[in-house]
Amino acid sequence: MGQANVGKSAFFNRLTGAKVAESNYPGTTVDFTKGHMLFQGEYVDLIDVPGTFSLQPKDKAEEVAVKMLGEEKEALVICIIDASKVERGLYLALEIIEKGYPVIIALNMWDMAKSVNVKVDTEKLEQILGVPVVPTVATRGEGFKELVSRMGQAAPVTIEEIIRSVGNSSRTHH
Ligand SMILES: Nc1nc2c(ncn2[C@@H]2O[C@H](COP(=O)(O)OP(=O)(O)OP(=O)(O)O)[C@@H](O)[C@H]2O)c(=O)[nH]1
Ligand SMILES: [Mg+2]
Repeated sequence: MGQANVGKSAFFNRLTGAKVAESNYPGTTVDFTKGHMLFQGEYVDLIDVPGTFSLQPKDKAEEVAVKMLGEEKEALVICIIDASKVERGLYLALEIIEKGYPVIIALNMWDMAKSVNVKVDTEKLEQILGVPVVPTVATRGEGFKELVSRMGQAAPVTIEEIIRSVGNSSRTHH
């Protein structure tokens, strides 16, 4: 799951070996595609969905993504966020966490973020959210080994726990 143009289809292609369309136009994916990926020695379904800003869909494509999430109660969610605009992607990630899904966050476009001098403290973000946070460059496969090996650490977290760790981290870092 993630906003438009963050690299979801690039992830899907790399993880499944499929070839769905990737392009630099938000709204490239308007329907879902199912594929398979190897996870912990087993083939599991991986679903590529359209981009959505939130879980309150604003158009047909967003509706497809939100409906798919609702139907896949057992899903582990890879939340993809543009590393150069983390604050824009966190809203959706928190909404998905709040629904009780185990989430792993990929800070994709790490190369672009670097080139515009945006630095993200992934460890701190991980501490606060309590979910794995992995920097990636989907077009080059960077971070994918770590991503796949840490998917098993994605576990449900409550918003109360996150609020508590925000409090702790602001007390310890001045
Ligand atoms: N520089 C860079 N480009 C990337 C990265 N990941 C994906 N891209 C490119 O970003 C564009 C968008 O990628 P897509 O995979 O189509 O994004 P999407 O999230 O599926 O987009 P929608 O289907 O429109 O929601 C493509 O041109 C990709 O090649 C990355 O880590 N770094
Ligand atoms: Mg896509």
